[in-house]
Amino acid sequence: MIENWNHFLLPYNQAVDELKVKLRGMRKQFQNKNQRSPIEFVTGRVKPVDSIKEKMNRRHVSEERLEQDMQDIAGLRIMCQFVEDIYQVVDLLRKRSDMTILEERDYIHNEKPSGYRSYHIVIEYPVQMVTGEKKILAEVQVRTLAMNFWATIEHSLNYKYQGEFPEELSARLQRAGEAAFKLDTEMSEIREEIQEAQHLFSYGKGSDPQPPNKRDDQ
Ligand code: 0O2
Ligand code: 0O2
Repeated sequence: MIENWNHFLLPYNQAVDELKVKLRGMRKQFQNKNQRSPIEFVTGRVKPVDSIKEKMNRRHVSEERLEQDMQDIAGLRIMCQFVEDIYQVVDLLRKRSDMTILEERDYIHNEKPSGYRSYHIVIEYPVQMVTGEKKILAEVQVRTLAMNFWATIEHSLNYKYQGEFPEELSARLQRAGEAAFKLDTEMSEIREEIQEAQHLFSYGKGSDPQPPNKRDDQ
């Protein structure tokens, strides 16, 4: 019986805080080199205790198996502009020595029946506690802004319908998911044009010490 949830969740809180700093740091490092970052923004959360208990009931996960069987108690989300950025971010994560990737799930090209798209990575992450090292699992969801828009809307509708969507709404959500993916595909088609414009824009704002055509990374 977990008597003190705050105590149980302490390493998870620590992990989410550290990972947010590290992932946001990746964005800063690109910006610092005047390169476009594949990461737009990063959020993170520790699953609320009520949601953990609800998922334990739904999935028949015992307290003894909780640490191994619930992979998203610590959850990070990385938002990207383009689908290509997602795979670049995943490659960067694969190369890191401060985390171990245990599982990857590509729900971008294998979308869920709901219409959900994202790239999920389950990592093992070591947290340094005063009592010693504790390895915890965390789920990193990497998605485009359009995928995030769809998932956020669908998630809030889920609260209302408890997952039991009327058929018409479910069909509309699936169509909206396809439309969001079409938007991502169209944006990818004109990606170079957009990126050039974004670079000119950031140069205009004075964040780039050299005009784009004089940069040595081009
Ligand atoms: P809601 O309404 O339930 O979505 P800071 O680090 O100080 O800038 P802070 O307050 O720690 O910011 O929050 P952050 O990192 O911006 O993001 C918190 C939000 O991230 C949560 O919102 C979640 O919506 C979202 N989130 C991030 N990763 C995950 C994940 O893996 N799973 C889920 N379900 N949500 C995630 P709230 O506050 O819980 O509100
Ligand atoms: P939260 O905290 O409310 O986000 P399963 O739960 O069976 O789908 P599994 O193996 O636990 O699968 O992991 P999966 O599917 O890789 O990832 C689960 C998480 O992905 C969910 O967390 C959501 O954050 C997100 N997700 C998966 N499917 C959908 C979907 O259809 N719509 C939306 N909006 N999000 C989805 P939880 O557990 O729901 O918790």
